[in-house]
Amino acid sequence: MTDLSDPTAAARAAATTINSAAGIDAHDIALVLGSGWGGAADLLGETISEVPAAEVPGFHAPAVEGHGTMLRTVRIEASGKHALVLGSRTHYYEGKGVRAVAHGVRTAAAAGCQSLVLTNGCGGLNRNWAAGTPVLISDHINLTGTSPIEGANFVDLTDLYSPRMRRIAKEIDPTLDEGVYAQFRGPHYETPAEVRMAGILGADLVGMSTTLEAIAARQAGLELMGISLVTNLAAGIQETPLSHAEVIEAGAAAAPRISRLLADIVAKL
Ligand code: 8IG
Repeated sequence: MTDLSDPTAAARAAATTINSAAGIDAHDIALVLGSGWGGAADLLGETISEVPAAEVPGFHAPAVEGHGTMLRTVRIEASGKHALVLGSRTHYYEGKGVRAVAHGVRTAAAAGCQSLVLTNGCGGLNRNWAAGTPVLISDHINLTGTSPIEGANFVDLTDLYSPRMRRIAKEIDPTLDEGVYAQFRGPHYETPAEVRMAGILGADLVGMSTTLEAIAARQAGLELMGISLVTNLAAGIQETPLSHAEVIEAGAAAAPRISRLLADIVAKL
């Protein structure tokens, strides 16, 4: 039996299931696809295996999409490497705890991945970033008040978002801007005052994911890139109230361009 109370044992069990399904000893790179980024997997290469997340130890049914997340193995056409594509994530606001949030990242490491790309949809503080603008994450501010790490493990987070991977991304698209991502707990959006606070603290992007996964990735030894899709100006920066429907719409409109961008970046990593 899998001991789900031990995070690394749970990740190893999940990784064994995924690697066996794909018929490979190891994956090379993992991608977590957030809001708006779902189309990228198809452009990477050929899907050689797909496992329903519900059949893999430790994974939970997603709260947002409602059904059917798959864990895919894609053979990257350009490099021959194997990508593990996680089609959704568990958010901290779901209340399943930090282990559930970090499980996908730990599974990626246990499956042999050496690098990880975290994607998300978020709000932007910079008025120059219209809805649909992709922004590289340069650093983060974790406002959740928690950590995915248990016990006295004092993990260094300097250069958490790999300068090497960011350089490659900017070679692919020299117009890519960078920003500091602040994770709020959610699931409510921020008040305008909280957005102003985040800006004073140094944030350029506000969202509800990524930082806890990033910390778990560093602990697991993964080289990390983060890229956000600004789907809306943060509350109070835009005049109108935020709507989830608009967020979905902005993501859909930007999908072809950002999917291409992500596939091109991953091909070079
Ligand atoms: I998409 O404006 C998306 N996710 N916290 N704030 C927060 N999360 C978000 C936002 C936003 N937009």
